[in-house]
Amino acid sequence: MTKPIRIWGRTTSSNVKKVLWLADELKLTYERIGADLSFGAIDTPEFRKLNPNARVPTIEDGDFVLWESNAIMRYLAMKYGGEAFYPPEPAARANIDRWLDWQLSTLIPVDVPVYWGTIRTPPEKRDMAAIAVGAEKLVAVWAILEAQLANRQFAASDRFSIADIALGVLVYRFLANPFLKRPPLPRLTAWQDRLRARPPFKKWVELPLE
Ligand SMILES: N[C@@H](CCC(=O)N[C@@H](CS)C(=O)NCC(=O)O)C(=O)O
Repeated sequence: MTKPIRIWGRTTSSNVKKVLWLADELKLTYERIGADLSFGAIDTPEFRKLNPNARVPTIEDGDFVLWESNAIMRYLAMKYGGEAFYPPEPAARANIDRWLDWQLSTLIPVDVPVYWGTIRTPPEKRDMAAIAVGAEKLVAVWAILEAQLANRQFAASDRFSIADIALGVLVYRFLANPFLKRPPLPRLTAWQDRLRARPPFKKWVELPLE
């Protein structure tokens, strides 16, 4: 019998949520390790043999070990029947890859300081002036997707894809963050509602921010 895929990572991590969401979309059998681990707890010599960055998510699929959440999503979609979420046609695939790269290179650098500065910093230590500046930058980046959604239902096209997973975990923590000033973003909100209709979004993403 083949061993179930092993997914390392705490469920509070946005990057781990991506992999769990996709694994459920693909109806995979998996074992998750890291339920009780807090931030930094995986930084052990044993875990660093799997992932020298000591970061989650990391997966083991038989003897194959993989880290980087977006690379993991591509792999799982390619290997386990996820063509609908990551189509093989070059232009469709590149379009999805573009948004996956954008998530890591453009969105994450402005999302992390704001999220950590608010939700993961105790009230007496919050620097509200820095958060206001960060929030403006974050709104400007989300406004790019807001504009793109004028002519499509999902992030990359009219079809749900792994780009929606990568961006969906972050739009939730942006729109649900009570400390941020946001202009009305009707298309982002409507897109999030479409994601909300998917059970893994409810299970892994639509939870109290922590
Ligand atoms: N670019 C990496 C980032 C991985 C990352 O920074 N993971 C964070 C959680 S979101 C982490 O492992 N932090 C240390 C910890 O949780 O112990 C990815 O997309 O997988």
